[in-house]
Amino acid sequence: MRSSNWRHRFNEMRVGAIGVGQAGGRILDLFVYQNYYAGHKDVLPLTLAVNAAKSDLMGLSSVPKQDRLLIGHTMVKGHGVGANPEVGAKVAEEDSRSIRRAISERATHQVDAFLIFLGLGGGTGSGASPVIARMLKEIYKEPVYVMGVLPSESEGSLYSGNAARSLRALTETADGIMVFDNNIWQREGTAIKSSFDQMNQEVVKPLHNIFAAGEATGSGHVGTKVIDASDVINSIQGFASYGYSGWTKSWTDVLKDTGKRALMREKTSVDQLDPANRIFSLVQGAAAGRLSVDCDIKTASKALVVVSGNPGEMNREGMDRGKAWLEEVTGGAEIRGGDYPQPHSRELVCSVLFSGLKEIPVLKSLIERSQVKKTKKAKVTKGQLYRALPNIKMKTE
Ligand SMILES: Nc1nc2c(ncn2[C@@H]2O[C@H](COP(=O)(O)OP(=O)(O)OP(=O)(O)O)[C@@H](O)[C@H]2O)c(=O)[nH]1
Ligand SMILES: [Mg+2]
Repeated sequence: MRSSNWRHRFNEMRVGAIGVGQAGGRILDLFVYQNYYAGHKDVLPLTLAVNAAKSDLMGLSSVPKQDRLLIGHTMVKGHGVGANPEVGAKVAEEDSRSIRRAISERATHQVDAFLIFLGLGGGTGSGASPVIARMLKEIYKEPVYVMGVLPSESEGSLYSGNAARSLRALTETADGIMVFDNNIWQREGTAIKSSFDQMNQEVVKPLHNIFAAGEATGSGHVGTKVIDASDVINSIQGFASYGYSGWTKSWTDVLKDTGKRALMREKTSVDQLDPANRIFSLVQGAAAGRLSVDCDIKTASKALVVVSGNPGEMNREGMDRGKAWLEEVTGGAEIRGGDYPQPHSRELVCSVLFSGLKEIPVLKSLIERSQVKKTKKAKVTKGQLYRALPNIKMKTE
């Protein structure tokens, strides 16, 4: 007979995480760090940072040294590609054998899905990622997802154009594209580096909860509905946006549960809720708060809700109400959801992801403000860019 632990072990999501370019590498670095921090060992069978800039790779801290791959050494000598995606694509193609080998040498047979992180506005991430996504699709049957960061408007038309063309290329290969918009997450008055660090936390927290929170707990706890890899895979298609909310149980209540007297902390309104209402309000908070990219959730065809945390705080009624509410606010999207029990956690965290989105206003303005270069090789008109984003309502030319 299958024990619940066995089922757990069997179904948990395992991602092959690849970061391309500087932003992609930094986001991967944080993803890996979160994984160590959460004490998970098995859920990331493959991590790989790919870059044409040697200093970016050296600046990483959590991605193991052997998982950092420098490409384009003969062409650009480790100096990056200077926001030129054509060169980014070229170096990835020239070094495609070493990328392929680096991926296949890692435990790809354990991977349920690939997840590529990149900044869309520069050259390496934006040019090399579509090449890597295509390569993965040619070799492996597992889905390939992308998490792309949109440049901020202030970076100008070159970056907007790079991002629009990279998205166009990615729509041809990737199974799903999650978008994070630097414009709405950037903090005013913060130095650029710490602003990136803060934003990267917002990029990673919800995704880590979806893609990497499901390690076997080994404790025999059975969640209300344990989420498995196929729930996640069946929930992501086309363009996606995601949100997050969390609650930490006060030490007062933790001590109360263990029969000890309380150290005091002010109770928050979420503390006062019963477990069903608490889960329900977390789902609402994740979906109705700021999302990774502004979108009209009524145009989503699917949504995924993942709650992870202490099994004692999980609640089926709250989850069912959350799912019913999501179905209502999306106007009838397919809703999947479940939980990842974390027996030693004092937190409850909830991620909601909307996919198959047809209305993401910033993508239209991205194309409008793009610098469209017409070189012989990159003859791309704005009309072609609009048409290449088939899920996005087009402005008639
Ligand atoms: N959210 C976030 N965005 C970043 C970060 N680093 C860079 N960006 C943004 O990502 C985009 C691409 O920049 P890079 O990642 O530096 O570009 P690259 O892929 O390394 O390519 P080249 O530097 O041109 O070789 C730009 O719009 C940056 O503003 C980061 O750590 N976090
Ligand atoms: Mg760079």
